[in-house]
Amino acid sequence: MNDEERTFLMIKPDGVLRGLVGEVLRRLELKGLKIVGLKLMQLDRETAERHYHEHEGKSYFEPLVEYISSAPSVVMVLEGRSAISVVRRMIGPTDPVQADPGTLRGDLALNRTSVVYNLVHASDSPESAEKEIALFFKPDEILSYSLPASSIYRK
Ligand code: 3AN
Repeated sequence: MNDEERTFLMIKPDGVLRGLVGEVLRRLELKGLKIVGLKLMQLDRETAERHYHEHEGKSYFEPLVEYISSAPSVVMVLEGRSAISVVRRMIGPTDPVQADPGTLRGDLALNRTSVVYNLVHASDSPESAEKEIALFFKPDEILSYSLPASSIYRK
């Protein structure tokens, strides 16, 4: 099958501090996404600024960079068919108020103060997936293996 993609997902500090790492991973695994890279890390300021460089100049840029580097995040690389669009639909829109039940943000995020605290981030295009994976992972931190059940789906 040639629609296999890799995407990048981050459980932001609000997800880690609220103890939602397991719940987010559970949903991604249940969907059949393969975790090929995974680590807990606290972003330094430079990495946070590089990750959000497209938002530079926006009023929320400084609070966003400060927040994302304030506590640990969990970063991962996921693999699967059309993984980029599948994971974007699983997380729901940027503003948790707009996110439908059933999505990660729709079920698990509703911050009263700011859209900044929206639980997760996921790549929105093949270009951003490539850039974000390279920003957070060295090539040898991404592993290659087969899921036992994959032969059932591929036959
Ligand atoms: P997404 O995370 O859904 O890809 P982006 O890339 O538009 O959304 O925004 C990146 C991050 O910037 C969001 N996750 C959110 O934390 C923050 N952000 C975006 N728009 C706003 C806004 N209007 N006010 C506050 N924070 C925002």
